[in-house]
Amino acid sequence: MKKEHITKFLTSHLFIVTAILILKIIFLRYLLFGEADITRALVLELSYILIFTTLIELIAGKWKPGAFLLLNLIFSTLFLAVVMYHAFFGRIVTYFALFQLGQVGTINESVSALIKPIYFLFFAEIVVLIILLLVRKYPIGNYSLNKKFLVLPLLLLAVIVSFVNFQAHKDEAISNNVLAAQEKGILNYEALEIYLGPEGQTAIETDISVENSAELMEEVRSLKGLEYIPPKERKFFGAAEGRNLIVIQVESMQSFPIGLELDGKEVTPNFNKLIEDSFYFPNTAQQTGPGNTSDAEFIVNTSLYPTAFNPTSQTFADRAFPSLPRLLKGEGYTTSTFHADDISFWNRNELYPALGIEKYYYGEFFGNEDVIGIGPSDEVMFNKAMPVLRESHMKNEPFYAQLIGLTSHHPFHLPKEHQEYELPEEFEGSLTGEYLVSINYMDRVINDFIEQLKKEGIYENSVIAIYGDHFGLQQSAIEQRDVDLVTELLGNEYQTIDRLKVPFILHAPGITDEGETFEQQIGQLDMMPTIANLLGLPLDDMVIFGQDVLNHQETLLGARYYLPVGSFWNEEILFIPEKGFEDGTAYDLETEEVIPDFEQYREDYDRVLHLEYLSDAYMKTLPVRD
Ligand code: GP9
Ligand code: MN
Repeated sequence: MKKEHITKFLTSHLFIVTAILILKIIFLRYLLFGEADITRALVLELSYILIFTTLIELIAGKWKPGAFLLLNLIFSTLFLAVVMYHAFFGRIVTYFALFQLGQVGTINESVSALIKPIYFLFFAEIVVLIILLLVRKYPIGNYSLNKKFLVLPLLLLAVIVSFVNFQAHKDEAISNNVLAAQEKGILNYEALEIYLGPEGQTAIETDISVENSAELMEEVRSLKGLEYIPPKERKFFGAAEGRNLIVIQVESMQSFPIGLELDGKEVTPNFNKLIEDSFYFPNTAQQTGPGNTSDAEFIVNTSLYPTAFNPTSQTFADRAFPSLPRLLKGEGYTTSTFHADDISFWNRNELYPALGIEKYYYGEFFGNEDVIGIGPSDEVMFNKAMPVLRESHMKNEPFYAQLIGLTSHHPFHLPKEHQEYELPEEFEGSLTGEYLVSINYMDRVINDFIEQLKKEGIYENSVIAIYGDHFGLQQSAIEQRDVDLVTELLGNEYQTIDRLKVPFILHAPGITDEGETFEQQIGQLDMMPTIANLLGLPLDDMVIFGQDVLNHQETLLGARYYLPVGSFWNEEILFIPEKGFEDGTAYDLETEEVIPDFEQYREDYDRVLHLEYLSDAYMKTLPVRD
């Protein structure tokens, strides 16, 4: 080949843009996996990029410079989205989750807090190219390369290599989605996800039907090792029958700030007091999926597993769920929910009817006063909810009200005038410090709300449940300084077990007065059956995947979004698979140490996968709403 041909090729769009994109993907793999294996990146990723670049070379004609620039921009934006999503969720975004990124509008403050200057490297050369273009020093020649002997063979080769990669990894199930993308290739992984569809490898064929739900429940109990206890024999069954139910979901509240003191000052003085005459479960597993806050709302009302890879509020929004609101409505309760964000966020305008909640108060209802971060403060939310509750109380109607917090959302920027907690110097300016100040604010406003309930005469005749929706300090999204600070607070290394612990407080005057802290491992799925037991709802005709934890001590709970599919808690361990069971890790719940020999837990691993399968299958059989 003549030298001029080589020069022509090396300065062509095809070569330069392909090279730029492969460099970017190497950089991306480094950011995501800490990997610097260039050969592996070339083997796994290059062919997919080449398909795009050779196709443009073949068909773009005079639009070639613009088309290449556009391709470069699209891929660069996609790579940035992958990095940001990983920082936020600890997962590799899949194409269908990408479509949900419209949701980012509401949490844009959180997202921008995660951008690091180094990410601009994804766009650096595009800026340089534009400048060079402006000063007429554009280095890329607008040649037509030989189609027959160069571009077409390259395209063919790229398609063959991509196909081989695709086939080689098609049936390979890797639980950890980050590892899956690393081993299969990021673009290949996305192609496989498109091929498998939104349900992925868990696509379900089932003979379960709503009619045989009693059999299904029998199977669920047997998988979890639970005995059926008749209502009359259940402890606390109906102890709070007919009372109002007030459920407060606190945004991003983890367990560790509760009871915590910094320089002798309690972070949550009011929760600490409340716990003295409450049933308190500090070891409650976060089981939310990609729908975050809305998944927690879903779980507490249904005791079903949220769907694995999509927000349940999107996937099953058209159904009518057997739920706590529906049950209570049957008992003559009014049911309502309060949340100061826009109703369209997380598709709640569909989720609430799916859950059978009658009245929802959102957005405009709360006005524009005292906006903090995403919306009006939780102080405003509680104050505006009170007259609604008062009205039911005056009419002597029992009510179920769910109040969904917002103020303690990442990045925890609480305006000065609301900050009461004084941080020790070493916490100042840190995310951990700001988080604790936010939680302290929630502790205060919830206490004010409870005091108000007392004044209104509502308190005595109510059950109050308080819990956190999910973590606030996501290990992968926080800086080393914060990991160190939380580690110092915990007295042990801040790790997954701690990150996924949310508190669950059950307070019922006259019933929980003795106060008890239950150290057993429970999960968010258990909240609904436990509340239902107090209210005297037997749930015998329902399919639930949690259990009443005042009557059952056995534990088998899964999580599959923030942890790889197949992860579970039992009474002793938190298990996290990698590719599968064999290469997974078992953590002792008490010492948090790694247990080297965990073969004895294999059965629980299989069972939890089966439970999640049954939950998905059951949800599919639920009737579509009118
Ligand atoms: C938005 C709020 C926050 O309405 O619930 O959502 P999150 O980001 O925690 O899911
Ligand atoms: Mn949330």
